[in-house]
Amino acid sequence: MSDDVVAPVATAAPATHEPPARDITDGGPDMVQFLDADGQPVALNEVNSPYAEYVDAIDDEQLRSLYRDLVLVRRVDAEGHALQRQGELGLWPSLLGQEAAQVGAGRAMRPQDYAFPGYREHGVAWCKGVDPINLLGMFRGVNHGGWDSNENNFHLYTIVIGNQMLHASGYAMGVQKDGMVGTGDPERDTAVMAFTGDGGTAQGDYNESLVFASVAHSPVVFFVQNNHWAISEPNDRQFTIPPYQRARGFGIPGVRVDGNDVLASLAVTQGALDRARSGGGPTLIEAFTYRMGAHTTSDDPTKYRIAAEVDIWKKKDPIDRLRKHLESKGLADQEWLEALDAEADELALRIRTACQQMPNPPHSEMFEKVYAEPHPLVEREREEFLAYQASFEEED
Ligand SMILES: Cc1ncc(C[n+]2csc(CCOP(=O)(O)OP(=O)(O)O)c2C)c(N)n1
Ligand SMILES: [Mg+2]
Repeated sequence: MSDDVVAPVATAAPATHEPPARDITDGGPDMVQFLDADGQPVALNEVNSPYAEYVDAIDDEQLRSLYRDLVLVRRVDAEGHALQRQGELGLWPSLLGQEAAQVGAGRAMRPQDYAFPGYREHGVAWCKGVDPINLLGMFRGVNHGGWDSNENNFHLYTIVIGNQMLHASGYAMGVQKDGMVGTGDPERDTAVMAFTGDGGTAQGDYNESLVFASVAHSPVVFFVQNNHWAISEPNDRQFTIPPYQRARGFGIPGVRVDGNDVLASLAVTQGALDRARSGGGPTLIEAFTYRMGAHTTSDDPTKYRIAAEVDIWKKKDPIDRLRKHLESKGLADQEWLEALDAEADELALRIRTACQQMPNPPHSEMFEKVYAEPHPLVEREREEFLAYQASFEEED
């Protein structure tokens, strides 16, 4: 280094990441909650009372069927995880801990409402009527998606973080142009839901989609599952102002809901969807929840988060919470719970069997859906690849 070059000023080494001092299990006073962690009803207050009408409308049978959904969705997830461990799937992203957030949101949707998921929304898929078997194909590597998006108004999984937010805002603008908002006809008025995670809120796509939806006043509900981690990055690497508060900066209402309370998730989403369908514009919901498992089966969270954190969240388990509530109302006796377990076993067996029997696709298939119309370059690549494969067969 020559003498006239100023040496860089010594700076302290970048701080290593310290866990946040605040209690990450506390959603704060703005969080809408109807059931506490012990399954006891939360008294009406300023933040939950606007949604009380939706909870009041839930009858005992619906309460039981919400519980059934939670249990079966958890079982689908456990089976996906086990199938990956047995070598039947390449990857599985678990929703463990997020069942209530997803079942609440999914059950709030009407058939005509369209969902744009990320890759962890197995519970929403379930509520929209997608056969869980179809969720496995992509993770087994035998197809690019495995279901017809328009059959249940549930778009294909999107791996590119935040990308589906733009798809949702665009689709919602189309819904407006088709005159399917604010007609007063409950069969016709349509809303769109976009699902992403806390990490997704840091993406450009996410922020752009909120701007579009806000200025166009589109019928879209953004549902951010804040599970506190984006792989190994905690919340405080994604934002300093939580997503529900940032909504205000986009000019749309933001609501934080207890994502481990299925009644709250259902009620808040119903409110936001009603608003969207009637022409009231977008809403952002932040479901405050926790990723109990690894990011995916390729991840080892013991490398970056402390077990004590997981233990605290286990006490807020969404399924235990609703079961306690049902029991306190005399709605879940042993016989009913055992019958549900048996139903879950049957479902798991059906999933396992179907997964093992999924045929490998012909080699040509991956070229077929690149473009809607045939394309000369793709055609050429397909021919080359098939010839290459055939050369192996000849050697045999
Ligand atoms: C555009 C883009 N960048 C990076 C990745 C790699 N990636 C996959 S999942 C993930 C974290 C997402 O976290 P979050 O949005 O909180 O969702 P979660 O997985 O917690 O449900 C990242 C960075 C990706 N898939 N797409
Ligand atoms: Mg996350």
